[in-house]
Amino acid sequence: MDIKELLATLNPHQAAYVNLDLPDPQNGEYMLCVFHLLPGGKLNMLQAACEVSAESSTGTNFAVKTETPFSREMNSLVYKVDLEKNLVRIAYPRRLRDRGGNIQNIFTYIAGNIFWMKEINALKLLDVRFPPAMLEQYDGPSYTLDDMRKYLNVYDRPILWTIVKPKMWLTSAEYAEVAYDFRVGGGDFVKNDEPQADQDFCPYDKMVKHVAEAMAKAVKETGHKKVHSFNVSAADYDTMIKRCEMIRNSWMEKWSYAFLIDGTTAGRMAVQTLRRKYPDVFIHFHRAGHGAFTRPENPIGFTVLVLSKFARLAGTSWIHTGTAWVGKMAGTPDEDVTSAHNILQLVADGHFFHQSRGVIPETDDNFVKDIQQDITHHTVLQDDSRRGIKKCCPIISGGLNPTLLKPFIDVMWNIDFITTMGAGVHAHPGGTQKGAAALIQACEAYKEWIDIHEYAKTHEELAQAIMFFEKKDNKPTRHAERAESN
Ligand code: CAP
Ligand code: MG
Ligand code: MG
Repeated sequence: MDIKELLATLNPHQAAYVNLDLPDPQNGEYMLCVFHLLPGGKLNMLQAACEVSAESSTGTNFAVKTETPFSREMNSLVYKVDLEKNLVRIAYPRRLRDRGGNIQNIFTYIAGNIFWMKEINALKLLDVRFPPAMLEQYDGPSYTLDDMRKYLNVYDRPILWTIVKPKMWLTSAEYAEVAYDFRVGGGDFVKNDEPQADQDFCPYDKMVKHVAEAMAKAVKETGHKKVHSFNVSAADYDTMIKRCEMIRNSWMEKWSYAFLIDGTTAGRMAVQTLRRKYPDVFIHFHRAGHGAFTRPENPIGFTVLVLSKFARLAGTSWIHTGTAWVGKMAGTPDEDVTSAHNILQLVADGHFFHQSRGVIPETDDNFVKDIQQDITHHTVLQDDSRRGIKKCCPIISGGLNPTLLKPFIDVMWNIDFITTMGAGVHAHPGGTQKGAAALIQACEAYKEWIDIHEYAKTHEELAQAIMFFEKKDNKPTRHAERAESN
């Protein structure tokens, strides 16, 4: 059946949630969504699309007698269907959402009941477009990559982090020691891992104290600023705030710490609470658990791009966006790099939408030029005030090591990201400090356009990293062959 025949199959209830002649979906009145949809049960594509539209806005599975002319105005509308690719576009009146910029509320609409409906066999939210009037309701990041670069005085390379490993079971003193080793080895930043909390073998208050002391020591010895991202996720709001206050009341200076929140398991409300309560702290969104929704092979869920766009709206300074298959986690270049660019740039193309974060006056030639500069990353727009929503920095993490840094930069086509390496540093044969040194050397090689195997001839820590990580991956490398032939 073609779309006209499908339209004729709709019952009055379904017909109230479709308008294939919607004059201008991008007129600023709608939040637009694109879903991949496979109908389930006995419904055809358009019937299923309308049922999804109803359930994700004002409706349920029958037309109800209590509807009013106004409530009908707030119906979301299926405005385009691609029968070949099973793609459905739905326009959501922007007044549907909770006023004041609530991410949790939107997810409950467009990633809520609809995933559980019998009428679908597959439903994946692929991309979202926010109208400018909606963007204004959202906090967006307060502190960004620009502030981090300024604080660390690092401009010509990615920001280099580690995660202390083993993930757990280190005492607070041992934990702080590993963090110290990375910092004196040259690393900028250390993050708690996603499960770090208040465990009996590493009490929270002791962890904060030991980390702060070790960080101060590293700053003194290296003469460089250092930062720590503390996981403040907790069972309840009060405990989360208590952890934040413990960190703030330590003597660590502003910008030397970030609050990490497990945004998938602790929830969007926790993310927005931190952003609103602590506008003077970097907010770090760890996305552990997102794979249940975002894995490309999952037929039901949403994409990394959708999660990342919302994280920026919620005001996180940085979120993990994936290693584009270079590291250990799933994720494709298209998915991960599209997400990274979408949260970093003023305007960016998603999978289906061109999204700008500011109202860009068409006549403002300078602004248009700035956008080109921003996109080509010659000058990352310093003047964030021209962004409706400030930039959010991609974190590239998951199985990376110094030998994979350049391969990732080549996929990302810029250095405007944070890279966190856990095993990539602590599995180095020489230990953490040398692991950090190898990472710095990999950056130096990149800046000087020298292949790391060449650079390793005069940099022992990098040579050891290549030997270990490339052999470990069973990738025959010139270096390993040379070592074997010696
Ligand atoms: C990385 C990591 C990160 C994952 C998150 C881990 O450790 O600390 O949590 O990378 O994945 O626990 O695996 P390694 P993503 O560097 O030792 O792999 O960044 O894709 O959300
Ligand atoms: Mg981790
Ligand atoms: Mg990593």
